Amino acid sequence: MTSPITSSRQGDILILTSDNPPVNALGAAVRQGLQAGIEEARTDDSIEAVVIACAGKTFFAGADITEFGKPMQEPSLPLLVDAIEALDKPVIAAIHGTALGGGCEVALACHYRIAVPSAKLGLPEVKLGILPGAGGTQRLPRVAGVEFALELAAKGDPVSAAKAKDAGLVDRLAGEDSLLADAVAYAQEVAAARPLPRASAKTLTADPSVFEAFRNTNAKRFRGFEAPAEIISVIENSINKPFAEGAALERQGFMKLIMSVQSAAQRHIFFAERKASKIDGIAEDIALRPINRVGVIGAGTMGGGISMNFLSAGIPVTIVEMQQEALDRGTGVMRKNYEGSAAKGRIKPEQVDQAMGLLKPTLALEDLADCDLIIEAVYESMDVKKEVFGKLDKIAKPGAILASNTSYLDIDEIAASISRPQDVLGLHFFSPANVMKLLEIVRGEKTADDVLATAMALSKKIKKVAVIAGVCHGFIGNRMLMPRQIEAMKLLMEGATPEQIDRVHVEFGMPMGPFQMSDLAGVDIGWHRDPTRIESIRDALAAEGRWGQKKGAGFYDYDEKRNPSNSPRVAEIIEDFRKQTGTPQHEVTSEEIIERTLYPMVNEGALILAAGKAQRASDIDVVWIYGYGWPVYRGGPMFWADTEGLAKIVAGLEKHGFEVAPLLREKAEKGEKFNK
Ligand code: 3H9
Repeated sequence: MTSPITSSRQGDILILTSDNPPVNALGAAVRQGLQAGIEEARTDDSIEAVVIACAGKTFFAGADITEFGKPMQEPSLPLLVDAIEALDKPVIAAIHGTALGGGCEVALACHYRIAVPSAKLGLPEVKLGILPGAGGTQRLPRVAGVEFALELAAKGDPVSAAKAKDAGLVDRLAGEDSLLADAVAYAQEVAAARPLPRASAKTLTADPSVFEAFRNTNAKRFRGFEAPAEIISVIENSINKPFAEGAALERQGFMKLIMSVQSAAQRHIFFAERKASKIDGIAEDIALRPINRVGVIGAGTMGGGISMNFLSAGIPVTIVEMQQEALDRGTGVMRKNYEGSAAKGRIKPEQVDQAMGLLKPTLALEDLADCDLIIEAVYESMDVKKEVFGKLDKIAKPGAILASNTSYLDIDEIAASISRPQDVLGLHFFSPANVMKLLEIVRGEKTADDVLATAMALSKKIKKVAVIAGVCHGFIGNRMLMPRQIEAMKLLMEGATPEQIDRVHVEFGMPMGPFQMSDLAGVDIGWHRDPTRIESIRDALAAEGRWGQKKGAGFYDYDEKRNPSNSPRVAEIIEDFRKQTGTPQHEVTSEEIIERTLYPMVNEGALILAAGKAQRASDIDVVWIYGYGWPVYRGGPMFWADTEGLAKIVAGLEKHGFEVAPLLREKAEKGEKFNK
């Protein structure tokens, strides 16, 4: 097998170039090639310095994650980086694309780092539930300071080359198109420089209180995760222990985390997210329909949020409303949202006008005639949707994709009502649509392959994580939410409190529990609007105007700043219902709450899978991570069920009288998992 590392010479400079598509991951062959190159430099007296560079779109994007959990082939990455740093000739990292994880650690072991301005550097290991295990936690603080190292390694977000240069992680910026030439020139310049700047040789002093301060400031962000705490503590070693000792402790921490369920869950999600974009039965190179202008019907919260996704990606949007006032209100909210982002520094001030300049507000549906994709976000009623689609059938140009943002309704029924069902699909955005990452792409019975593939490609452009769902009530996410909400209400009737159920969910790692979620979404959603008809606790709350956060009262009471407190009135309403219905009461435990609210979700997931409404179990996990905030360190409901053991889930469901999904039972009996 040919090595992915080529060595070439420019005068007395040795250039080691890695070509290991797609991201130059540091797999065994790359490590072996680099080791051989360093050995060549060590033994060949005619070589004065070494440049390490990468072909393709990026510098090393990290260790090869697919090798984790398999026997390690020599040399290990820690050994390789030590060998690079130990060379007694200057080694220069020439960085373009992304130098991430192990890639950044290779760069840190080099004596000099030069990068193009568009490059990004980072230590994203924390997002895989692990820590930088090739000296990164010890070299980075010595090179760029403790605070910079904590930010980079414990949060995992990469920084630009300019920021890296300010911090000392990059020594010099290269021309965008002249990286190799600039790196070679740099190598010639420093060829004779001695002593070589070795990160590990530096001693570091820092105020020890920064660690505690960092832990406290980020406590909410790190809640439930094991890796950040471990990362902070190994970085702490860089100020009070010699390099070798710190590196050995880093190694121990790495080995501990790589074996953890959390890391397995986070790595599962890394690959699940990428797999989700593959559509069964559709070739990856299928020709896509061009999308140069998008139409959105409805300028309410949903329509406005949906539009912003496209505007932010530079795609013009025509937005339609029925009344001028509603149109003005909707576009006003969009502008305010952009201005808010600019004020927070998330976008540049000029981007507000850039985005809004791409928006064409109108009251005429006919103005959608030149749109390539039209998404309706009108009132959730089959009759209303059919009426809109009927009009679009006449107005839209041939080949335009017609999408509904419905959360529950039957896409096939909508499609069947017009003359071009092949152009129809569901695009289910999650609220707030400009923020939430998830997009369910609903595949109708007749949806054309190129329509689906175009929607999937577009989802990447607008930075969503998309999953293909089949037509069924609530698609993947909301369908699984229903049994959870139903059981939570039953538990209230049997003796639990909203606070107790929500607390168990939050302790599990969810951003909020079922009742906090109801209050946020609106207790009045789906309400029949007749205050005299009180058939459930929800009806009683809605009849009293307790519609949730927006009204300052729902399952909780809220102050002006929307801080919740337990509501004595809600406790009374619940108690009345318990008495009226004569529901037997018992002490509800946390275990019962988990078994009765989360196990049925897994059960529903199994039904969804068996019915082919999700392509794979990992897609369901992606839906729950990105649409509902399921804790990523638990890997999504199906992965979590695998780690709990499917036999345990089945036993729990049976204990509480649920009908077990045949696929779940079958897998439990065979000792199989949903995710292989
Ligand atoms: C580490 O370094 C540990 C060390 O500290 C210690 C070791 C001792 N390995 O994302 P894309 C695949 S941990 C294997 O769609 P993009 C990916 O699955 C690592 N495969 O491209 C996909 O495959 P497929 C720390 C990898 O342009 C294909 O490459 N590093 C790896 O949107 C394209 O990926 C990270 O966590 C990998 N490391 O984004 C960085 N990375 O085509 C992880 C990617 O079959 N990677 N693949 O679906 C990324 O963040 C993005 O891939 C990157 C490119 C930004 C680089």
